[in-house]
Amino acid sequence: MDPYRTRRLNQALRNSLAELLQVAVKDPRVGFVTINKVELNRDHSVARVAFTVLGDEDERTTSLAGLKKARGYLQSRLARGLQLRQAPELRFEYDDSVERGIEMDEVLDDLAARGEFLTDAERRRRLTLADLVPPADFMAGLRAARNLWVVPHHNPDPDAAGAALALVEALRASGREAVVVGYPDPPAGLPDLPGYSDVIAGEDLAALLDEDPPDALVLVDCHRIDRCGPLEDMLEGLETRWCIDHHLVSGRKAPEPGWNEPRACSTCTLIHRVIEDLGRGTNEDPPFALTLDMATNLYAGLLNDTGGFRFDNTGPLSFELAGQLAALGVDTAKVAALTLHRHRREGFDLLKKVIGTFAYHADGRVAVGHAGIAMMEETGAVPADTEGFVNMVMAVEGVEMAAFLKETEPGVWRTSLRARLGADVQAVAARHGGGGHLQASGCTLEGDIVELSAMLARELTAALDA
Ligand SMILES: [Mn+2]
Repeated sequence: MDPYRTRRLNQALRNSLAELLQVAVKDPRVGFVTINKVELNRDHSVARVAFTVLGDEDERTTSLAGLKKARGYLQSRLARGLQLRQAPELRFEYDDSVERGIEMDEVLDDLAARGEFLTDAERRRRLTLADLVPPADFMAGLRAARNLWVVPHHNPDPDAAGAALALVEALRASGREAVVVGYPDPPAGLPDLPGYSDVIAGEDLAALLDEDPPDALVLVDCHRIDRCGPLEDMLEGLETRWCIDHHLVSGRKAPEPGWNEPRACSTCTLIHRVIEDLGRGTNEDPPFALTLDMATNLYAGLLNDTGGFRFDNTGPLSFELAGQLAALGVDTAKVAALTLHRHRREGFDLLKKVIGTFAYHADGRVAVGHAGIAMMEETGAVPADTEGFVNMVMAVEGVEMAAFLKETEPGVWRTSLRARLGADVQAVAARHGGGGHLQASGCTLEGDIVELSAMLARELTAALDA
């Protein structure tokens, strides 16, 4: 059947029906009926008539009864009026699309009020400390333990170490035994944090495990023991494990139970919430207040994980916590001087060499540099010493994108890519099987450093105007 004819007929039927109901049907029950739509089926034998009526459920029922009663009359009048060989059979249906529309608006309003349509950035702007509530099972797990080991990830940074130190002090204040587990040769700055002299590492740890094994482990700033490097084997035998972390869960292995909250800019932010909760006390546990040492350790993590409040994970929440900690008397300048952008002497000697490798491309808009194994051997530096090198070159005027390659095994280069706000290096990383964020991504490349550097220079230059 010609679809245009069907559409015209639908329209004609609707108009005629509306008119007939107004002038020809005497039944008072159909007085307030409105015909919204008529839809003929394929062979025009049936017409579905969608109507609404002013009034309530009862009104609907009586109107429908009136329409059904008038059906025969209406069909014959329509056939005559529209000169149809055979009138379609009219099937009246109450049209609730308007009501459903109103309901849908209410649902949408409700979702909007709950922040469902906000961008991630808008949501982060609204987040406050009070929104971060430690899970009840995690808190119950902590309270059930009497002797805890708190374990930062291998190659601990100030967030991992600060979180462990602050949590252990709080657990002790709540009447528990607690120990910070550490690693030999901590990075510069960490030993200056309050309480660091109590950290137990190396052989002392093995001895402690024999003498006085813990009844629970708490991993901080990581969510699986495979992030604990040389400690993994030792920790594997301890069955009660919790984690508190702000990293996205990746890989196939499940995280330990606990609290993983990627909206937090640092693990120390989450530890602050846990300490406040523990500090309220219970029938069995004494209340206590956040001390200056706890606050100092928490501030160290917050400051470093936000890159000194410069990274894009920095939001009102970061400053809310910073404000509270500073108000407790934290010496913020001292913490920054001790922990932020620190280098070991070996790392600085490596930096002197690395800076010489940086070359500019695309009129200085792209910079590419590297640290090879030979350079690290000459200076005594390790790959972890290169932390932050790529950010230094991003601070050079005119540089919009940078790549920094560090050799982890002969011919294998762990590559960090950076871009200014608004640009995108993620696509370049993804092309080589890597990933990350738009402005900070990474991938692993294999080959000759001269060729790899030239390739990255080309790809980043192409991405500049993409
Ligand atoms: Mn962290």
